[in-house]
Amino acid sequence: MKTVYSEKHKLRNAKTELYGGELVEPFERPSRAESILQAVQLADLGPIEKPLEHGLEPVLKVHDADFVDFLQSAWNDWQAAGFAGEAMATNWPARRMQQKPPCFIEGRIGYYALAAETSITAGTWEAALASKNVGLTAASLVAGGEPAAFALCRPPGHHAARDMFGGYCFLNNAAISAQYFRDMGSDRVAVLDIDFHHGNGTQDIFYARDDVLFCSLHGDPEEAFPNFLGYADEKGRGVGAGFNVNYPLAPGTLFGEWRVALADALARIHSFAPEAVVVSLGVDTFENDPISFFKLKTDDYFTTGQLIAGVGLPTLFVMEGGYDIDEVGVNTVNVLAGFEN
Ligand code: SP5
Ligand code: ZN
Repeated sequence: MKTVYSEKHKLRNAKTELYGGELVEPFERPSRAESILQAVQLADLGPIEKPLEHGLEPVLKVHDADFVDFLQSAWNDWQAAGFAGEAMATNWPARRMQQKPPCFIEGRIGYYALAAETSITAGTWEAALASKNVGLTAASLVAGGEPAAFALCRPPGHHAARDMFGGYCFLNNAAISAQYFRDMGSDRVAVLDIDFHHGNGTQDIFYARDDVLFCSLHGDPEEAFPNFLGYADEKGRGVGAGFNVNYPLAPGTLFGEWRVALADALARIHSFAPEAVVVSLGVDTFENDPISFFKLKTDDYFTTGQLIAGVGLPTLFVMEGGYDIDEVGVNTVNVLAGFEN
């Protein structure tokens, strides 16, 4: 299959992540994409293409305009305020407070942030734009008849909600691409999220809709980020009731248990009969991932790809997380190679 990749991901190069009360080098760093690109080349997966510009219109179908405006100017506003460090939220519209964005950047960033670990820096917006173009360009290949494509997106997207960034995500590449399939004529689209973390942003965007089925396997939010969404009782709202399926799984989950949940999700996707599947592909389920607690092994990713191929639907793979820099490439490409096997 073809891979779509943009060098502009390198513009997302934050120096700080708030982790365990310290400012550390971000887990979500440029070398992740380099490792994945290298593995794609080494495995001879197929041609690597640059993204085409798709503009903001497909973004504004799933994100609020005021949120997009915020992201666009956040770094300039932060600098104009005279702050010395990277832009990060320190206060939020918490319980019983007013849910409205104030004028000053320090409050605005708190309004639009769902987590404090993700700093906004010079180049973040440009990289996020390139990342959604990667997703959309790969989606257009699949919409045009290719059986599958790989969007090597960075920064990732599945935590980004209609009007919130965080969890290393700014624009929801998978949701933007799923909506694009709808607009290109697919009546139904499924999103299968196999990143270790719950895809709270994608769930948020499609929660009240019956045309996009969302299934997510992830670390139980009782124990894992994003902590406040991803429970099994979240099944959709209104006409969307029954079209959101969460599989929260316990610390130490092995492939043997994980694949039972995957099989259930794939069976639901099969009965939904979508015209396209978007896979939010995170490999932070790996046993050596530094911030996660599942125990998948390198070979398990190949099997995962084979199982996903079993539903026999046009499939767009969208890169999400995976933080073991040495293995992130091999694990990712194993899913893609397994799919083609
Ligand atoms: C796209 C994606 O994978 N985003 C993940 C964002 C997670 N950020 C918060 C990390 C907090 C990790 N806590 C780990 C405790 C380890 N013992
Ligand atoms: Zn993740």
